[in-house]
Amino acid sequence: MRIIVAGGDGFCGWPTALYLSEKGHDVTIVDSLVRREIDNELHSNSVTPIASLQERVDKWKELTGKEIKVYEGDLNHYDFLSLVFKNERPEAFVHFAEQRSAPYSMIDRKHAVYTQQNNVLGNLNVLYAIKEFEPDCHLIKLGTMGEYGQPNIDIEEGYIEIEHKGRKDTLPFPKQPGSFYHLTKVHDTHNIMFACKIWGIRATDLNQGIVYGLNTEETKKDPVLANRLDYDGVFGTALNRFLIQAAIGHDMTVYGSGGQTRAFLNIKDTVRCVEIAAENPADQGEFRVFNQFTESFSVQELAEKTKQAAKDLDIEASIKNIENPRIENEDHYYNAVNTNLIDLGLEPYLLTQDVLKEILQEALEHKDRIIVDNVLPKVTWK
Ligand code: NAD
Ligand code: USQ
Repeated sequence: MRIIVAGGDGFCGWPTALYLSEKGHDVTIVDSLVRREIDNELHSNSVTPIASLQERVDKWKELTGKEIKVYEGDLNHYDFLSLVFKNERPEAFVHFAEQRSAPYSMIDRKHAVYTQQNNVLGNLNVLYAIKEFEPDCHLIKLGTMGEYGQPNIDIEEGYIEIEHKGRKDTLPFPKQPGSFYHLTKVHDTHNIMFACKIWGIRATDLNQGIVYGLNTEETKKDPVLANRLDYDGVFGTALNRFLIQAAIGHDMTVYGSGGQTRAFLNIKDTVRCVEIAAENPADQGEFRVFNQFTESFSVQELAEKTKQAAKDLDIEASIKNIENPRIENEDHYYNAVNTNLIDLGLEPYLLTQDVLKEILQEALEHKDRIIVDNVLPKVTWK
């Protein structure tokens, strides 16, 4: 299958591009490399040293004989995007290419506006490009479990049947996102759903939970293929941050009481989920939603698990419940459905102590690269 991976230089996109290429698909990466620029803006870095995108794909070709084409450019430049569509004629367009940090979107007005423009308008351009050049192309869009927020009822996959004043309908599940970033995903969802309805586009929205880990079988083949791993207070995410904090002897930063519960999955499952979506395309005009996660945990629970894994490696890790920089509920009900991907064959890699220890050991290898000043959160929601 001819597949475009937009955002293919990023944390989820790079291992996905390699995995799909390994499986024999004809993969093309589109990326503006803006994430590397944001590292410079934030004076931050990936824990793992990452090669340039060109070096990465060259190494992949050298090792496997498989070519991954690269287009460096921005989805917001429609002429550029049109050219990519005309040249590559994608059968599937995997869309990871957005600003994905909630704290980054909450820094100030400028960063909120950038995030909403980059994400919402970039996605709208993708919808127009599909309509104009490749109407049969399956859009596989990365959404987020955070679109739903934490309602006091079970979270369904995209839709909920509601009975109101004696009448019934199946409607989009209510959205209660927690940052200007998470809001962009809700806006994208609405735009995609509308485009499916009016133009007959086929789309799958992968409402992904928080991804942990860094390596897949493919990224481990050579240091040049290493994936990025974020740890800073802006782009680092809960479990990966705790593992890296444990590796450098920093207190694990649980925000507030730590009762916040979220959905999680291993990066090894991210790549599989995208493959499953690609191999089982949505119908023409269908807007399909999959909740892409394998387990849920509270952040306190994850810190406790990390502490235990560290202990097994003779590392004394400590947990500190620091003032929560976000405005969010720390004590809530959380139960989300995730059967669609499992029904299509996903066999999850669950979070065991061995998995935690493996990631911790990987973080330990590069711990000297960590800029300690970047670890504590500095952005607040207030
Ligand atoms: P990332 O920041 O590591 O990668 C995103 C990539 O997209 C970067 O390489 C960046 O340069 C590129 N990009 C951003 N805007 C672009 C644009 N306008 N044009 C072209 N390229 C652009 O992020 P990630 O962690 O790999 O996340 C990928 C996607 O998955 C995002 O949409 C994110 O919202 C979603 N997601 C991520 C997680 C997670 O835990 N990392 C969880 C749920 C959903
Ligand atoms: N948290 C801590 N300590 C930390 C970091 C985070 O307690 O050091 C808490 C936060 O307060 C929050 C939870 O952990 O309650 C999750 O925060 P996060 O930074 O790990 O994740 P989030 O901001 O939700 O964003 C990440 C990705 C985003 C994706 C989302 C999936 O950056 O792209 O959409 O996870 S989800 O959470 O399902 O919305």
